[in-house]
Amino acid sequence: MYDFAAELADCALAVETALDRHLDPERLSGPGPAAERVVAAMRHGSLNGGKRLRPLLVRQAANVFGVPSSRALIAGLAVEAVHCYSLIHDDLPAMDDDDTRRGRPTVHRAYDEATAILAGDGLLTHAFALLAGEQCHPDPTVRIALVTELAAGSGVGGMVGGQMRDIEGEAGGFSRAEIEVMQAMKTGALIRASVRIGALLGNADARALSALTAYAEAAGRAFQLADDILDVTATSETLGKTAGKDAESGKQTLVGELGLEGARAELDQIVNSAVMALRTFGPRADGLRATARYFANRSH
Ligand code: GRG
Repeated sequence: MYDFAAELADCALAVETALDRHLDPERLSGPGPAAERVVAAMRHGSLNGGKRLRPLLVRQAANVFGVPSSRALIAGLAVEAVHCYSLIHDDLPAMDDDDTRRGRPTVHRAYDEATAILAGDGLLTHAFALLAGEQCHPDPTVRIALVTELAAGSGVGGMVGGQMRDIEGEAGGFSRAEIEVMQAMKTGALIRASVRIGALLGNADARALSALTAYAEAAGRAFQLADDILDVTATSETLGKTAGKDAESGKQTLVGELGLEGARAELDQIVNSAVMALRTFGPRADGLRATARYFANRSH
């Protein structure tokens, strides 16, 4: 019987241990020695916290094809490094200007702004080195596909572009479709890349990749819609602010378009479509099914 809580905890521990080993000045040295201050800031922004959901998706998608867990872990670290970089930069004064993250001071608070920018850059760059290494996959063609996938998910057609659209939309006036595109890029694209990277590690054929992509897109929508609902319930229950607006930033969310009940009904439908997309896969995809449900029901 599949145990989601056990897998989530096991994955988080594996990611924490491996990141700790990889983010080491010795291992990160290039033509010159790694600068210790920036490595310390990279560690601050990526260790000791985080649910490690994206590495979990890499591992679960890879598991559909029986990929060795050591390969899925390296690829998962790469995606997590990009995620942590995005959080470090998102917290900067020029973006959300947050003082805490995962219950600790944000990187620019613990160090300084310039160091936080460089720590994000360091994590982003290292992500691609992880995917390019033989430990990730012996076949260079697969490694190129992984690098291409992560670049697409995290770049201007994905997460970076979504963040740009989000900033542009802060003045208001986005339609529902525009909010959906922004969210699919800002948070959905990295979730999509995580699942597809797991599938690429397993040499998925075109049909399997397309089914897993449909799953990932639905799971990403569920993740973001649950996030929007949590924002509003936290807002109305604890702060008494306007429904449909992000508690602190005033950003537009889908709850503002659909209402709370409408958003909850939509969330149920999205999870069903995520699970439906996996119908040809059998028990090896139980982890992915459980993660889609977890995304919808999470409380933080
Ligand atoms: C700065 C290029 C750039 C992008 C930032 C992802 C992102 C784009 C910003 C994060 C802002 C935010 C809080 C979005 C809501 C969804 C989200 C990504 C939440 C955090 O992800 P979790 O729940 O966090 O996986 P942990 O801490 O568990 O890793």
